[in-house]
Amino acid sequence: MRRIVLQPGSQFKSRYLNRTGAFNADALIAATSIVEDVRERGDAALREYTEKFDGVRIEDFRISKQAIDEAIVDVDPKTAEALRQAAAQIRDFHERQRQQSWFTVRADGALVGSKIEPLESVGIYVPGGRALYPSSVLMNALPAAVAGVERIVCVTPPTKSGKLDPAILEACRIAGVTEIYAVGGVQAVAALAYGTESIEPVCKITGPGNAYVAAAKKIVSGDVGIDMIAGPSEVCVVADETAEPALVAIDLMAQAEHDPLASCYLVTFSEAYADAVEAAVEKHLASSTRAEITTASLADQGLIVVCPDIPSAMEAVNVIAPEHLEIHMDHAFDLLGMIRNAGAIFLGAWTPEAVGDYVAGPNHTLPTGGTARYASPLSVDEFVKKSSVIQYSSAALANDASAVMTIAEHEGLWAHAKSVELRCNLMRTGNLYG
Ligand code: HSO
Ligand code: ZN
Repeated sequence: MRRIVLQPGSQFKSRYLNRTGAFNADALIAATSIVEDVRERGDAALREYTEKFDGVRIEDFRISKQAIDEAIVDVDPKTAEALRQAAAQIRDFHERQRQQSWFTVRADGALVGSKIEPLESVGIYVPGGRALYPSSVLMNALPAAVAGVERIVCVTPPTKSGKLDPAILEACRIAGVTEIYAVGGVQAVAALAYGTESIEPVCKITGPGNAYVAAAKKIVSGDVGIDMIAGPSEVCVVADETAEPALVAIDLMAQAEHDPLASCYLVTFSEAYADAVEAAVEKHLASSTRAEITTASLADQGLIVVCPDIPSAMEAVNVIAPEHLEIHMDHAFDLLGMIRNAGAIFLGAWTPEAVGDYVAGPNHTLPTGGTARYASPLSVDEFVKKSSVIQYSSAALANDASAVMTIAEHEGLWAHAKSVELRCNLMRTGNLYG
C-alpha cells in the first residue's frame, strides 16, 4: 500500500488520492448508442444485445412465477434463512425512515402542507458476474417496498444457459419484487427507462452496476429518476495501537476483495503500526480465495496515512469522505462529532463492515468517490416524492393580496396580479370587476 506520513501541522489533501470515477468517456459513448437503439427498436434490440454481451438468445425476458418457484428449491435453506433474517432487520431499520404527510393551518386560515406519495414503479438493476449479490436485491427492493412502491421490477443479466441465480430470485421473493427480467447491461437500463414491447417503463432506476451501467443511468437520468451513480467500493479504517492489526487487515481486505478498483485506506498513528497491519495482510492473503483481486486493489489504490494526532486523523477522514468508515479505537462513539463526511460509520472492534453489508439494517448502497461530502445512503426517501398542498381561505387571500400583486407587478406579470385582484373585488363588493 502507498504510504503518506503527515508531519504535525500538515494536512491531508484530496490530491493524495487517486480515485477512479464511476465511468469514463468510452463507456458513455458506447452506452449512448445502445440506449438510442433500444429506445427505437425495443425488444428486438434487447435480444440482439443480450446475444452479443451475454451469449444467449432469449425470446421471453420475463421470469415466470413458475420458473421462480422451481429455481428457488435449489437455494440452500441456510442461505434462505440468513436472507430472511437480514431482510427483517433491513425492513425494520427502513420503517423508521418513513415520513408522514403534514399539513398546517395558519392563523389566517391558509392551509399549507406536504403530501408524500410512493413512486408508482421502480427498476432495480442487479449486476451479474463478480458482483452477483442477493444482499443488494434486499438493500434496493426493501426500501422501495417500505415506501409503498407497488411495482418493483428487477433486471439482471442472464447466464449463458439463460437462467438466473436462484439466490437472487429468492432475495427478490423475500423483498417483494413484483417482476423479474433476465436482461442486463446498458440495454436493461434503457428498457427500464423507455419501455419495450415486453417491459413497461419505470419511474426510477436504482442499483449498482459496472461502468457501462453507470453511464447508461447517467444518460437516462432526467427522463427517469436514478439513485446515485456508484463508483468502486471504499473503506477507510482508523486504528490506533489498541486495535488488533489482524482485524484491521482483514477489514481492509473485505473491501479490497470486491474489485481491483476498490479503494482501501488505513489511517493510523505510527509507521510501526502500519507495518504490523501490512504484515497481517500478507499473512491473510495466503488463505484468501480472492487473493488476486485483493492484491491488485491494495497495490493500486491502497493508501496508508500516518497521522500525528486524532484531530489530523479525523480531518484526513473528512477529506477522504469514504463510503465506509471503521473506527478501531476506544471510545469510538465520542469521535462521531469530529466526523463530517462518511457514508456509513462502523464503531469499535466488534463492528466489521460485513455486518453493515448484510444484516445490521442500514442500507449498504452508500455514497462513493468522495460524494459522502453531500450525499446520503440509499433510503426510503429515494422511493417517495412530495406534492406541496396549498388551500387559502378568503381571509388568507385578503392578507396576502397586496404582497402577491406587488411582486407580480414588479415581474411584469399582469394576469398574476389580476388573478388576485378579481378575487379581492369579489370578496369586497360581490362583483368581479369592483
Ligand atoms: N461492500 C459493498 C456491499 C456488499 N458487500 C454487497 C457484500 N455484498 C458496498 O460497498
Ligand atoms: Zn462488501
